[in-house]
Amino acid sequence: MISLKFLYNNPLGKLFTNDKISKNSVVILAETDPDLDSDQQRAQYVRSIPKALLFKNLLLQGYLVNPKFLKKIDNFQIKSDDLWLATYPKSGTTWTEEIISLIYNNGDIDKVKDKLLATRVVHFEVGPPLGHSRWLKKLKSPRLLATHLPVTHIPSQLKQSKCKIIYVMRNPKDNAVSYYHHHRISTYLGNYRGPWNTFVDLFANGHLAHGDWFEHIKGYRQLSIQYPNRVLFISYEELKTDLPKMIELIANFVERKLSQEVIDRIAKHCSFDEMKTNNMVNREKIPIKDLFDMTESKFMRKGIIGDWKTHFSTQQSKQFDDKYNDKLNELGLTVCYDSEDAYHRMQTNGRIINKNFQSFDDNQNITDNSDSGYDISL
Ligand code: PPS
Repeated sequence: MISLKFLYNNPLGKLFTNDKISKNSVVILAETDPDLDSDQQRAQYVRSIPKALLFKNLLLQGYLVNPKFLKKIDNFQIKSDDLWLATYPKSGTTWTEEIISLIYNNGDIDKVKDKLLATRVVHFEVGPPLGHSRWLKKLKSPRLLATHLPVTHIPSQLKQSKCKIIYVMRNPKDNAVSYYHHHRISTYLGNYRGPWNTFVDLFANGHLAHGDWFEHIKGYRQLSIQYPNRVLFISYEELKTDLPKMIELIANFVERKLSQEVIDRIAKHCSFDEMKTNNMVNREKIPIKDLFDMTESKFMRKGIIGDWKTHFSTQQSKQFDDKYNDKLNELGLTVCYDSEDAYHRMQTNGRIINKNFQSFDDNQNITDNSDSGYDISL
């Protein structure tokens, strides 16, 4: 089994990973950013991520992200039957990946149970140092691809092509908590050892790897409003509150008809308890042995709505409410911060995300043209 230590520190391994990164390129080493020391909190964070990159100003991990690949992203050929999943990290990516993989396999668990999720839904910008591009091109159609890149950084064809995109958002407080623990277990993110209070500021200031949480949401929300039949915008809280219904919604969106029995089978297989012990998805069994240190906590950690209450102070919670709630409302997005609220909204409106929130005016201001609120169907 290969290790990051070998790939990035051993002279032999470095033959594969030592890309020359010039200073005036779309990808630079983040530590060479001339503005880095203007914010000490950010600078310390950036320096804690091994070989961190800035890709058109977006902070990315250095390990398993190939600068040569990033430089060519804009020319990446999209296929009309691709299905893309886009998320800010820790929003329910793995969960949705397993769901779509099963939908595309007609709910046949035998077909997926011995195959690592990463080989069934392939992460676009993260991959082996050699051959990733070739692998993506050679994947059998329909390709299932996942990305954490914001809209501003995805291949330009992806915005216009016919292929479908699913975007999953999670409420920002739980998202921040999950990302904090993920930073602590992830070697490629430097096994963060700073305090929670600093981390929460880094999140709110948009300094973390993959950039600003709200801008990420906003870009894809706008795309989903512009192309409602191509971009499905859903939330972690919806998956958590009514998984069978959301599986059906996703299946309809990708034009796969599933029987109720298959939907229920997928829902059972994709419950937190099942996924937590499923080595094909829980990162306990992966080809790189030191990507995670899961002695303190697990990749499949709690899987609930509302864990933020055990981390956020009253003041931090208010800071997030003030910072995000109004801006999200302007995008027609109401977030649920606890399970009762999520349950109530699903019961009353059928969805939490407002699907009827449709249009932009010419000045790109969003106008709400929904009169009856929410819609269950697609
Ligand atoms: S990553 O690293 O960006 O791919 O992480 P991501 O998969 O987006 O998010 C991980 C969080 O999702 C939770 N999770 C689930 N919750 C409920 N049910 C199921 N089936 C499920 N699968 C994954 C996982 O536990 C992480 O959230 P936290 O809050 O840390 O537990």
